[in-house]
Amino acid sequence: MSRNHEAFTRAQKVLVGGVNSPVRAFKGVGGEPLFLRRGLGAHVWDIDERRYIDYVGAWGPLILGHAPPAVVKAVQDAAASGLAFGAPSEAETALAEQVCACMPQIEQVRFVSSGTEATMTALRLARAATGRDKVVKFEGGYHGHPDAFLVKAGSGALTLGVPTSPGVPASVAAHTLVASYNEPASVEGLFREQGADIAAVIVEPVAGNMNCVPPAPGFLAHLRRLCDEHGALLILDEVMTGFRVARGGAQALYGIRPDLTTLGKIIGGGLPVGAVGGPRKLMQRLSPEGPVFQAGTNSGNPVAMSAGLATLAALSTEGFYPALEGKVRRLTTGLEEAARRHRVLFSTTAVGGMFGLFFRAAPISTYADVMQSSVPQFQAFHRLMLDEGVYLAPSAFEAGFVSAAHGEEDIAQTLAAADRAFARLSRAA
Ligand code: HOZ
Repeated sequence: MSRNHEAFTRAQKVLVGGVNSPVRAFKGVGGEPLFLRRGLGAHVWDIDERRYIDYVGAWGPLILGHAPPAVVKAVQDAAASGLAFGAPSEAETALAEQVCACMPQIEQVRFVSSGTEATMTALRLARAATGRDKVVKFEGGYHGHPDAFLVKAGSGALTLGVPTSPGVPASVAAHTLVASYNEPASVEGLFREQGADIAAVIVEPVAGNMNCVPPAPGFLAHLRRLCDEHGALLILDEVMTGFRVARGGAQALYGIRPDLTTLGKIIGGGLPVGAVGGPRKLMQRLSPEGPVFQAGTNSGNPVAMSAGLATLAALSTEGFYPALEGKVRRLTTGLEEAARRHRVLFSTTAVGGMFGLFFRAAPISTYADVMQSSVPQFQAFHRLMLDEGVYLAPSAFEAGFVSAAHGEEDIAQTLAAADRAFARLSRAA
């Protein structure tokens, strides 16, 4: 019996499903989740000492790879001076300054401990600022697990087939309006009928929780216009895309002005951090300046702030993003070539440091397109790649991530593994 199997059996007795977050349970691909012992650079090792090239990267934030020395040193130094204060520290201000400098639409920041807290706070703020209750989200869009967003949600909710969660009161869900990503007419329709009640539109500018789907040209600008016309706020959920697709996030890449931005653990170097940010006049509604309540003992935790500062410093290196993007392109074009060689219907998407894999022909633009991609084929591919030592996200509905630590050798090994995997898929068809 493998150590991994023993570890999973033991975990299942005391942890729900043996895990602490559902997608990692491998239910989306079958088999048992990998129990990881360590990570370094582009690689992780499981507890049976098998090495994998990692394209999960803690679900995105590890843009520098695992355990980058500068970030580890910053964490060690900060930890040696205190693990938590629940009081202001200068690192919080320094990190907020960095965020504001990179994202000019953000004048003030509130740090929280997760993306979920960030989106929950952003929505509360938007409702308070507009005096309206309704929020528009997109089918397959995932914004963490606040009640308001667990309606036709992506990520684990989609993977496990429960996109609308039991436990969310109907009266809460009634305030959540669902539109179709990359289909502006669906948003126009909602505004036409209920525009006076809509507080905000929340969108992942690159959908990253229904696989990886870039915005159609003009789609985000259209959302901006609709929000302006109807007095609603535009919340860009950049938990995944912030500092990942560009230093200034998707808002810089696509030239979109959000009212509020939510950010996630990348600004904590992978540690539990989130943030909501926006113009001062909006942010000042938050307590203690304004009446919109929000609080958290570990908000602005000094260790996490230091990890974030070290991470953001590395991202300002000249040529960082073009190099990252180049690696992603070599990976995705190589995968497409390999699939074509073996006549497997397959396509990819890529934006900055993130990518998507689809077992169907391009183009991929909508949730319906994503749902037409073959899940059984993805599952078989995932298993074959895992056997080859390549760790892809264990769900057909998650994005993949490349880090600065991935070398040409990693990409070449991945492509060679994929060539063999596609050959097997093609023989099995
Ligand atoms: N929500 C994450 C994927 N978008 C998965 C989190 C996890 O299982 O760790």
